[in-house]
Amino acid sequence: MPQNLTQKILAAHLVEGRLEPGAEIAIRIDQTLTQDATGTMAYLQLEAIGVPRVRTKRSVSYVDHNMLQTGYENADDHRYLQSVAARYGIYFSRPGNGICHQVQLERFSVPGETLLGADSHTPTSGGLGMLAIGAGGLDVAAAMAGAPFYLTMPRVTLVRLSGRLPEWVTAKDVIIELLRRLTVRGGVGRVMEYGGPGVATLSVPERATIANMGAELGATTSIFPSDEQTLAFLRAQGREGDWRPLAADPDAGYDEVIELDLSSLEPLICLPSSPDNVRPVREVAGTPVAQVCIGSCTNSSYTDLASVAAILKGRSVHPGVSLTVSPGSRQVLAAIARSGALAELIAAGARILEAGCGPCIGMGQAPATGTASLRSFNRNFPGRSGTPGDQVYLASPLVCAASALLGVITDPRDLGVPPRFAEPGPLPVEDNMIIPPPADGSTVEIVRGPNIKPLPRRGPLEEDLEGRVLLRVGDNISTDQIMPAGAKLLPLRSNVPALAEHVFAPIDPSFARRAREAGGGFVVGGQNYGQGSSREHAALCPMYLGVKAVFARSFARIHAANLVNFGILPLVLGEVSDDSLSEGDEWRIRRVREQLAGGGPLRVENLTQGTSFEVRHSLTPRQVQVLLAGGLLNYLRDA
Ligand code: MIC
Ligand code: SF4
Repeated sequence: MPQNLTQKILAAHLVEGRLEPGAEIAIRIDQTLTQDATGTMAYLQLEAIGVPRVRTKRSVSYVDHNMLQTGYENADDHRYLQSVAARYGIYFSRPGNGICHQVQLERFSVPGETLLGADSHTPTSGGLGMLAIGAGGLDVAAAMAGAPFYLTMPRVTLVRLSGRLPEWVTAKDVIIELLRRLTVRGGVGRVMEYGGPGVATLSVPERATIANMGAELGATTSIFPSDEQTLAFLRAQGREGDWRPLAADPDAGYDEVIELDLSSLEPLICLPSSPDNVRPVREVAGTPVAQVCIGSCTNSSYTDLASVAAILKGRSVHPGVSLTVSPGSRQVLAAIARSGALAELIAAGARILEAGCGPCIGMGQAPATGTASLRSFNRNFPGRSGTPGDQVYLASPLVCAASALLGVITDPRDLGVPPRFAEPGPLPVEDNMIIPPPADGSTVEIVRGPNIKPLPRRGPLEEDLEGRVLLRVGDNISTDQIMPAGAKLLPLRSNVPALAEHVFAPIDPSFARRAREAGGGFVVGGQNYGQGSSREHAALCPMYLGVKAVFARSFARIHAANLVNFGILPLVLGEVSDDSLSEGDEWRIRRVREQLAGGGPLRVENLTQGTSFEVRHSLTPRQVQVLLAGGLLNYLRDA
């Protein structure tokens, strides 16, 4: 049977199950990554699981999100992470070394291997032919402990690329075009596998941009073949030995095929406040912008920043615009320093930030009230920038650079001659900011500052669930709305009691208080509930507040798995009418353990209205057992 690339890698890593769409499979994980915002929790969980040393081929812990040190909290977290890494056999990428996905691509990713990362943009390494999946921290901790990763076998969509990108059009426009066509729900339950003659025209960093933002489609992951471009990238990293050619078999089958002619694309832009709110740039050209931010794991390669510098060269940023540039890695920063691009950016008036996530996660640079911010990033969910009511647009670095010069959203084709810039020459490959673990870490002392609070746990699932509908929300609610991040809250990621006070704060600041007073309850959502980030705090903190079940029309993949991991039931509303779903109503699910184990629909009584209705679930037998135990940690302990 001819196989596509996704099937080949899954088959080579399969531990349980059959490769049939919709079935639960378990795969062996070769590599893991964490970052500081998810990592503290993941390592507290690894400690709780209790293995002496990680059992993966390679695990890396990055510090890239919580970089501002306005108090002791983030610095405490960094010290904890560094000591845990040494203790358990994990590589530690120090603050300043770059964004996890960029550094992983440069230094560690291997074609044909599997990567599980505690960050939703882990699929970036799919640009290098790796099967790279984002997950909650607890799933990553379990993988570090040697457990396989369980997922629903996705459908595989072939995106067949033909033609070649026109001048001024970039890889970012390819993925924005797919978001235009498919929306933020279009990739759910799917792997986007790229193929066709257009693939060979794209470099690995360009492929990484596309694979990265496949997360915004809701896809399980995205993957490109490993070919001559991959070899060239690895050779420049001094890692030629990690290369091997990989592609789908010539007659491989796919569940769907999407045709995309690169030559037909034009510069595109995502309008506030969703990555699928897409227009051609020319339609919104002239809109004033007060801030332009270039960087993030989507667009901060050498080529991205060098092309921006080439556009800005000899000119000045518009007086009404604050332009920030954050390099994706220290290697990229060193390369633009060496080529002279950095000097051009500085001369034009760019504000150079350290290599890290920075404004993408609201770690500084919140935009001014009522102004538009244009970013080369991947997400513009409401309030994510740190400013309530923000107006964030997303586009390619070329659109960003042109707009920074003119002070209004600008179609870069209006600038005339496309940017030309020098290749960096031999890359400054230097791993002195990556600390390898000692051969024996058993005597390393783990440093726990006051910001490291113990893990909250819950007991097994109760016999009956009863409580109020604490909150009812609409479609596409992102984890940025459930559990916001940003400079003020990220320092609390290892302190669940303090962080839980901010659950749903952007939607209803009284939520945490009401949940506490009621002793917990239920949440009702719409379609695609929990899209976006992999942060398990969006499940863990509601669990801490006593939320027992979330009812929604549909769930985003990672968030649904996180809810199960923390013992919250993700229940699907199906055709239940909106009238039965009023906030404040008292609901009850009797004999919930028995109903859940039975596999069929569950009956919910609306005690306030004196009615009842049925809800479904799409939980696997293993997930049911996890829920009965009260979450994955209890389940692993009891196993
Ligand atoms: C994000 O882009 O939202 C983050 C911050 O990288 C998250 C992880 C987190 O919340 O810590 C992600 O995408 O998973
Ligand atoms: Fe960091 Fe932004 Fe990428 Fe998340 S999306 S990993 S915050 S750069």
